[in-house]
Amino acid sequence: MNVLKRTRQVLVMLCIAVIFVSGCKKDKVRHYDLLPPDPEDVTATGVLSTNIENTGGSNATEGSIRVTDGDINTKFLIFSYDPTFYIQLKFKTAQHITSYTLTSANDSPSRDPKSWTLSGSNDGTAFTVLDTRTNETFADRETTNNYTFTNDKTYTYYRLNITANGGSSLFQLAEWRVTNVPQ
Ligand SMILES: [Ca+2]
Repeated sequence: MNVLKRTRQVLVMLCIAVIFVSGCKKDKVRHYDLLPPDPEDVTATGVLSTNIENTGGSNATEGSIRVTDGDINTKFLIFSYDPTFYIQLKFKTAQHITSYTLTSANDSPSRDPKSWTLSGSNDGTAFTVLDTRTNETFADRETTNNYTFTNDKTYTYYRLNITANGGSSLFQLAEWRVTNVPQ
């Protein structure tokens, strides 16, 4: 009788031990929610070009490089604006741009961009218009406006064509920056 009781006790202890050990061995499954990738200002990774340059050249005090130098106190200025004027960024890898900013320069609102299109291309020749703006204004000098648009494609070229300015024969812009949203 004692042996039977002892055996039962041992079996119960064994069962408890097995349950305990098996419970401890269970791998903890952790679930992580995937966060959407952060939008990134990729302006600096693009190669800037334009079809109308400052008379002093791209590196001049008001040359084209000033429009993507990250400094709103510097500007790109041209003396002979016409509606074919554009600035363009070419990227090594295709970018998914869905927003951009324009910053007005320090003076003369009549030289500001007023109407424009933003287009994308993968060969530098055939462009698709992604965003069109008309009669835009800047609330103040050295003021940044943000523009967002719907775009489900990636492009290696992004071209900002200024179709109208504030009426001056000159054009100027402190900064143009584009934001990539990883897909
Ligand atoms: Ca600048």
